[in-house]
Amino acid sequence: GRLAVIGMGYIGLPTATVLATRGIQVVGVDVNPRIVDAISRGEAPFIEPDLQVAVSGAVAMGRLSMSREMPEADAYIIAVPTPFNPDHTADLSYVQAAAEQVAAKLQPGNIVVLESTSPPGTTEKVSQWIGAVRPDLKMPHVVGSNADIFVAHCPERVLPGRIMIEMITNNRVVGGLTTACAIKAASIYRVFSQGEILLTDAASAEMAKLVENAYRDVNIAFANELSLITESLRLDVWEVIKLANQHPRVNVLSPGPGVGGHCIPVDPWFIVAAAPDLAKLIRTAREVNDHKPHHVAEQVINKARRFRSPAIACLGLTFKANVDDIRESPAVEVVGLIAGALPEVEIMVADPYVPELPKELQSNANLRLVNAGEAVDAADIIVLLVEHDAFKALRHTRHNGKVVYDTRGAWA
Ligand code: SAJ
Repeated sequence: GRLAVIGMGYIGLPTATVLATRGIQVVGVDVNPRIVDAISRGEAPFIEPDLQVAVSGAVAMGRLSMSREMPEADAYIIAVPTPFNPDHTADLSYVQAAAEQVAAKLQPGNIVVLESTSPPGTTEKVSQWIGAVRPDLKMPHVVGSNADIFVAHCPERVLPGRIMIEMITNNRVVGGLTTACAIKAASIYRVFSQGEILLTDAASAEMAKLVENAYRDVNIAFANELSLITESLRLDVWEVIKLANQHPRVNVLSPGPGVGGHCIPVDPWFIVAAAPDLAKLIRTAREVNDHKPHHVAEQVINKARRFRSPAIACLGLTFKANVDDIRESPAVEVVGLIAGALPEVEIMVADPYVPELPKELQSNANLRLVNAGEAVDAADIIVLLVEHDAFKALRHTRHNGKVVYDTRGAWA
């Protein structure tokens, strides 16, 4: 059968590519003509280990093609973004638009799988949105096991930087609006997954995914709160965590300049929105992590005030090490806060994965993108914001009288 993947981003493209590589005829759908053109030429539009070779192979074999229009297919996987609104509720407009476009093409027996991380109840809404466009179809949210369209949720859980490996090896949760929906969806993932495929209902699958990322957020918040406490006590947080982690049942994560990426800073809010009076710890963790970039910027600004005309080097802009993704990056936020507070100070920024200053920083006239070696040589104050492998080699520079603020413990 033919399969369409809607949304050629960090999840949709690798999923489409892996399916195509296993012999499925896959059409990738995206609204962005630049992305469609790049992939059509066999080029991955973002950096992810092993993705480029897989994309060019799948396109060259004729298994993976691109379209800006919704094609006819037997199975549809929706992998579009679910950002949040200013009030922290989910913005489901991309999911709804995708569902409605899919609806126009559906034939009895087809399956629609939602992969986008979504609040509880979204898979059922997908079925409702489809039913509204196609009253002729028997949808599972109305007729249950008598439905002629299958609707399921299979949340992605791959780690950026390891997507192509984890896509194959991770266990998958597949939640159906009915048991038949879950079984049908599982058959798609069996094509390439070597992990276990766990069948459940759609809402439990939705919640399980949110719980995974909220769990990580809460644990990082614990580490970030510790870093503030140890700083006030003049203790080295890395030393304290290293010692505590010697306990067989303790595994404190690493503090950093904040929590970024498109998932962990977003998903816990969907739980908070679903149970605002109960989700106290989850909300506080979000607040602790969101506050961390402000704290880091404030520390740097205070250090800078001790110099007459300091040169500041900020190393790293991406949301984490060894990726080129700057979405929700705490490093970008820190740099913006420092640059805004010290308009007369020259600030050098270096990141081997970022070829030009991000849009949100371009209005700061005191920012300059340079290479890391140059930045470190010229700086009085070095702020390490991302522990890229390329920066670890610059560790020795802390010995020549400069102020070093290592937010990641990369040089600890
Ligand atoms: N971070 C820390 N300290 C740590 C670990 C991470 O400050 O000890 C920071 C990172 O620097 C980054 C942020 O947290 O800014 C998130 O990074 P991450 O590596 O924890 O996670 P992501 O966003 O790359 O991917 C997560 C993963 N979820 C979990 O590990 C539970 C991934 O498996 C999910 O598929 C992904 O979210 C997603 O798309 O939901």
